[in-house]
Amino acid sequence: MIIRHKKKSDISENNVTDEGTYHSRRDIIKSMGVAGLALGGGAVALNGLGQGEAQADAGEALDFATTDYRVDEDKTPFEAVTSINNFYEFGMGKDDPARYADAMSIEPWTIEVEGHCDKPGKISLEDLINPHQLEERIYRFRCVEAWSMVIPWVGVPLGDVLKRFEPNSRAKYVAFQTKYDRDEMRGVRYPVLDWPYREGLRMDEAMNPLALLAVGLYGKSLLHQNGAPLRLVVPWKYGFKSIKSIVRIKFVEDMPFTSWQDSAPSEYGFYSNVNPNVSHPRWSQASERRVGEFRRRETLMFNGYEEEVAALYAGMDLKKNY
Ligand SMILES: Nc1nc2c(c(=O)[nH]1)N[C@H]1C(S)=C(S)[C@@H](COP(=O)(O)O)O[C@H]1N2
Ligand SMILES: [Mo]
Repeated sequence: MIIRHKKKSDISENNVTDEGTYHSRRDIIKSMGVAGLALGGGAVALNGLGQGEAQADAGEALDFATTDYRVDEDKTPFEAVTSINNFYEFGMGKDDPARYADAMSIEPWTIEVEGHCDKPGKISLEDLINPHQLEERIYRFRCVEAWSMVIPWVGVPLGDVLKRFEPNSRAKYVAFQTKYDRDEMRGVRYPVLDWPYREGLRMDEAMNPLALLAVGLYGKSLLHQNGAPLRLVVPWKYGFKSIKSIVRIKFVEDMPFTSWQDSAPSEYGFYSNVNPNVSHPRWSQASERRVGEFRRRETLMFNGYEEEVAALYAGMDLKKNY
């Protein structure tokens, strides 16, 4: 319904966190055995997480409806979802976002919507989201680095939001851009990517009911490290498509520039659908490590959302259009 923040004092921890998982960070990390989690290249360093501690419960409770969009698999604990992150604007370490992303100011937050649509304009986060019913969606989340999580997001269907701007027939794609602020984002002084971080979807992908504009997870507003206050979640694509901290949405005619494709076109394609049969040039995508589990799992076609999205790619060569 709305992003109406209850006062923190009104929130009992019982309402808003996944009970069993609310341990101290160190216990969680120990019990999950993720310290040695091997990613494509390096390993996830999980030391020095101390500073994230204070913000772990800083999200504010949201009113949302539950839905049938839920996978019947164990959710990844809140502690892990909020302490093992990729948000390169704050550094390349998995623990950098939890440490440093609080430097990003998020109030007020304005989104600029432009391009091939009849109702372009600047809109506040509240006006963008509040006309919609917030929903909880429990999705698999698969990073291109071959680790995965199960995350209970809170958000609104992307397509419903986009429709309000009345995209016209020239809108073939939609492009998204993350906030860019050199003072607040310590990672952008390194030319890791061509900042600001940009991503995009084909229009029909964006309109698919699975595509979510998230404002929260585990029933609470997003913490900065997860892309506060507004991020995309595209569960059938590799995680880097799920762009964080969105400030700009543009309807365009041609396939838009995307930061990862630009940095390594042979490794990160525009589509980047989760596909066990298409290897990353430097590692296989056939299996993955679910954070918190010891044995690897087989990676599912379209991350398990084949029924919902396969029709989008009918007749396309998924090896060429990776
Ligand atoms: N702006 C921005 N968005 C981003 C990234 C980033 O570095 N910057 N990393 C992406 C990658 S690689 C992943 S796996 C997910 C991680 O989301 P999470 O930290 O909330 O799990 O965010 C994606 N969105
Ligand atoms: Mo990722």
